[in-house]
Amino acid sequence: MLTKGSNAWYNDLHTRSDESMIWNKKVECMNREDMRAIQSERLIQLVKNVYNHVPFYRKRMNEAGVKPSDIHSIDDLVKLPFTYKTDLRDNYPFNLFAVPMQDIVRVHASSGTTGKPTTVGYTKNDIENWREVVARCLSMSGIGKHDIMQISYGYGLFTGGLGVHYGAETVGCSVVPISGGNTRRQLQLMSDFGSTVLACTPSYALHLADALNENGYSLKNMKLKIGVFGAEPWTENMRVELEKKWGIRAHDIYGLSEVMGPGVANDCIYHSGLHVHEDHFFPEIVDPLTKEPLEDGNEGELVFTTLTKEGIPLIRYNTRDLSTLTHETCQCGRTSVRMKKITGRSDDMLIIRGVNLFPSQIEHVLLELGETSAHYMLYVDRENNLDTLELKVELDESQLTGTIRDLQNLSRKIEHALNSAIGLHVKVSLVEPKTIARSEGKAVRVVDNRKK
Ligand code: DLL
Repeated sequence: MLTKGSNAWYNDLHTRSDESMIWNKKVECMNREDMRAIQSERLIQLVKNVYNHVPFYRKRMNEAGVKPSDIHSIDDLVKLPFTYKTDLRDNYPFNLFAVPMQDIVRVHASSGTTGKPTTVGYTKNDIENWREVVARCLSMSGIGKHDIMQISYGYGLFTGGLGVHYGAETVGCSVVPISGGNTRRQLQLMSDFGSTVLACTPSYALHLADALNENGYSLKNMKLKIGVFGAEPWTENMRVELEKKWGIRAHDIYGLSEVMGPGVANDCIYHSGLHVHEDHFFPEIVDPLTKEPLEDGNEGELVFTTLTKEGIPLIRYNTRDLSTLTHETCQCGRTSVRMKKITGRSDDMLIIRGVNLFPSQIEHVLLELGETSAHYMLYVDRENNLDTLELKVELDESQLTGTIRDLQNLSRKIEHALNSAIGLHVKVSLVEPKTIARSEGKAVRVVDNRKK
């Protein structure tokens, strides 16, 4: 990770007062009691609204034996039933909308790997609130009107491009809406325009960094100083890797289309968790099995209630993302609840011979060793009723000159490190650079052949 003194811009950011990076001080630094009062007031309105306008919620609440009059404060949230992705699918395309279609000004959809997409709708106010929360995220990343921001998230039905775009314009950046893909052009414009901020998935940021040399560029041609990375899980080790490769400070932006899109939470310069914009999105952590709420510090599924959304308000939406919460005030002065970097999704967890495994654990080990590239693909299979794991890892260009024995030793070293970290035998195959498929959006890192 970059340290003070190693880079001029980094010093500059750290000498600017933290206050200058707080977009909405009144809300982001509000005392906890006042925040709870706002949340309570908003929840009461929300519950009345969905009960009266969304037949799905009226039915769910009736089944659970809870009426809007039972909700007196945010503490009563636990009385309400959860909402799941399947509920959005079952109500495809617009049946969860709480306003008539003439009040919806934008629709986004997530493609989904199976079945129907999930659709979300935004009113004018929703778009304004989205703009506001993304502006808060970008400000806490140290981004402002002096920045040129290259947005390489996809524009279109995916919320990444347009979601970040509005917030970036709001904080006054010069926005380059290049969208995803076309690596060569990304690098050319980054160099020609002097982009200072790159917004894309962390896996695409890694791919772009690796593509610098072969496209005739080096860091010297670039003015990049900040990364706004999200839309997929990435480890702290990946942050270090990206900061080193690009000479930047890398921030984590979190969100999901059902709840809003990018901008639900973001980490500040202290990188000690992501500040949740809890006046709009109330978070809870629940036990993945029992669905009972968990105290701060315990890992579980992240659940959000949208406190201000008009188009498609959601009550206790279970994201399946795994995290923990803390309500301690951050060094930056913000009092907002923070969520820990997402470790994975409960439905992405692989169970291999009874052992729970998240792809992020593999990434952690590979980057900790630091002897290969960070590009990998995990193949899960079943032979004679036993689960098997094979990990293909790309070598760095520099390692191609080694002897076969060196490579065998390296494979064994990785197998050993994985075994100690996850308690499973993984067959490691080292493959040539650039042979594992790259993604311009969310990376696919697991092929589970047991499901075929
Ligand atoms: O990925 C929204 C987004 C766009 C967020 C750009 C950040 C930047 P969906 O396509 O609906 O929306 O996917 C949401 O992606 O439930 C998480 O599993 C994952 N995800 C999003 N951001 C992060 C992150 C967008 N920072 C799903 N860290 C979520 C880990 C993330 N996982």
